[in-house]
Amino acid sequence: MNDTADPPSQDFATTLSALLTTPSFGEPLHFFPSIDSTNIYAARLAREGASTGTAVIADEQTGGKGRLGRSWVSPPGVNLYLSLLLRPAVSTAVVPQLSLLAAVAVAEAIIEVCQLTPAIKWPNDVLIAGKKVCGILAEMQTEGTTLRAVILGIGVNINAPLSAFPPELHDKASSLLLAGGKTVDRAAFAAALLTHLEKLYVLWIEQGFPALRSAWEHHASGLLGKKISVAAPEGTVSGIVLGLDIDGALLLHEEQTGAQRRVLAGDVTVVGGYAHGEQS
Ligand code: BT5
Repeated sequence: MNDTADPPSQDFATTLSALLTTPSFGEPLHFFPSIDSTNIYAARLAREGASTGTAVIADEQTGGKGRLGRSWVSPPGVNLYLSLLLRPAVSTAVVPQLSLLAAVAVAEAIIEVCQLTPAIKWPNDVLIAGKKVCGILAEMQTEGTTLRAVILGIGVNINAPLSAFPPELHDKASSLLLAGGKTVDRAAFAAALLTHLEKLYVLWIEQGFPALRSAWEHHASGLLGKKISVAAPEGTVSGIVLGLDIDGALLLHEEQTGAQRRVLAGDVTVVGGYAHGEQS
């Protein structure tokens, strides 16, 4: 972190390449001053046979994608828009675990580079003081039932001022600059993030999700014991958060029935706010 202005965008990629010490994540690195979506470009590279670790980074996205057809606000020159291509030899059923892995990596990079306290909100948001600073979008390429590639898209609001967000996001979104009061070196952050991603990915490949579960629960501890409602594909489910199952499913205690429920996907709202005085 530093107090000086962020380097111009053309320096971002060069500085990042120089800082990278990861064995394979970020190699090769495709950088664009402006692109529709790094996930779209990475998907094209995947279809052309690019290998695990290939990264696409842009200084601006004109069509940044969120989940379920939503969009990701991607102003130029201030944030990180990263898509990482992965080719794990796993079943498609475990791919959502990569979003959980990415959230842990983002939380660890924020702690390392900014000394701030992030909180993971299941499944794929990282918040600071109740406001979203990161969103994650994992997309798959399959052939029949076989997984060919995963595009792990990660957007982190790094130096965005509040004016970079549309008014409807002003009370929901934040950046590392807004949260910590200091400009953050984007290249240093991206290098730290790729390092944490690769370390956790190797652990996941070798030992599976159980090896990551306690780290996830540590960074998501603000959610444990909270009453939430989840807009899940199967309908709205409400209950108290118990933690994560060994496969990454969210475990809830359903108050009406007293039953334990597993939730595999959905949008979480914390009843009464994410933490005292904060928003979900
Ligand atoms: C996400 O979707 O949070 C996934 C975002 C993934 C973005 C990365 S950037 C690199 C890669 N390339 C892409 O095209 N995408 C990925 P979701 O959970 O659906 O959240 C989207 C919602 O978050 C929006 O509907 C807004 O309410 C809010 N939002 C949009 N832009 C935001 C921002 N920059 N910061 C915080 N919140 C935002």
